[in-house]
Amino acid sequence: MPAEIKSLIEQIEAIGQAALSEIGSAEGSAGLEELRVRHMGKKSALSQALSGLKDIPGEERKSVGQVANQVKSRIKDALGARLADVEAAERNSQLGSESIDVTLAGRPLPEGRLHPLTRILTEIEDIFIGMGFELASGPDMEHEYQNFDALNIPEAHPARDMHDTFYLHGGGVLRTHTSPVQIRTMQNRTPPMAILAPGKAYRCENADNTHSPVFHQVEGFMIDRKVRFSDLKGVLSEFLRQLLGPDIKYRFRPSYFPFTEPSAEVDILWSVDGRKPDWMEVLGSGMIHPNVLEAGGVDRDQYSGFAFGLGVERFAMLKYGIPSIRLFYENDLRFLGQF
Ligand code: FA5
Repeated sequence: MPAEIKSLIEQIEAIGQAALSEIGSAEGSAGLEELRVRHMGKKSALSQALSGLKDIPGEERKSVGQVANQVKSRIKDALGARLADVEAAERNSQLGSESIDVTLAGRPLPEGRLHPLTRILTEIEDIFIGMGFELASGPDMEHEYQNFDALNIPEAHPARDMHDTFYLHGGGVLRTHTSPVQIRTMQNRTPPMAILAPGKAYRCENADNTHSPVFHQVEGFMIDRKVRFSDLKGVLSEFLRQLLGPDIKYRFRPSYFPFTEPSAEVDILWSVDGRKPDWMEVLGSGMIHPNVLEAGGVDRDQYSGFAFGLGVERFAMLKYGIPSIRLFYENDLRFLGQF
């Protein structure tokens, strides 16, 4: 074999040795990629050493080519093996640094809660449902007839002034109380009936600690043969006992509503924030006026009934010790978070 061919073969093998030793000590997949380009690419030392191969005669070219191919495939295998090792090591160290400690305590998520008015309303409903009442509802936008006339409050009656009414463009009112549901229900059902109708009421009046222009009432009424005032007292007393406990001090106080006769309001003795105890009015009630039974299509000679309308906010204030009705409507999370 001519000396220059021998020397070319030695050169090729030396290039291979150098490449293998670099690959063996390469760190990281990026470094290996750089070596791959350098040793296998078009400008590699090996390619350059082989650039004169085409000028070498047949048999000798074959031997040089064989050696070159062996060297190339050794470099390729070494790159592949080293890359597998390096990638495994990299994955292990990534897993080590990114591992999750499943025993760490979680970050608490803020929890949603029911609004205090929703809570008290559910309690009120549950108590009356437990006594056999059924739920009913009526619209917030009401006809003047249902809100006033059918409830024995004719147009010129001074009692209309007791309600500061929001009148709607094009007729109708925002209902000033939930009592119109009495009329709507009587018109659709036949006695006996015991109905509970929660909903919003609207009055054009200034807000203070116990008044809001929009507030919630629960209307309740029972109609049957021989319903008496003692039934009204019994049902309401039992309701107060269940909602507020046996020690609550309350009184039935004679009152006047055009749609009930006789009528009574209930006051509850309460004190909040160390104030001197005082009576708070919580509901109006009475025996349904025969004119109202008649407007609802109920035979006034056969049937009698009692009705009441209670203020939901007032009961929530009593039960949760809240000094002002305004707090229910300010949506201050420091307040709402306490329930
Ligand atoms: C009425 O609205 C009658 N419809 C109640 C009634 C029904 C009587 C059936 C007889 C038979 P009054 O205006 O008093 O009555 O209101 C009833 C209750 O609603 C009050 O006792 C009070 O608890 C609550 N309330 C009235 N106005 C407001 C207001 N502006 N803000 C908060 N609560 C109110």
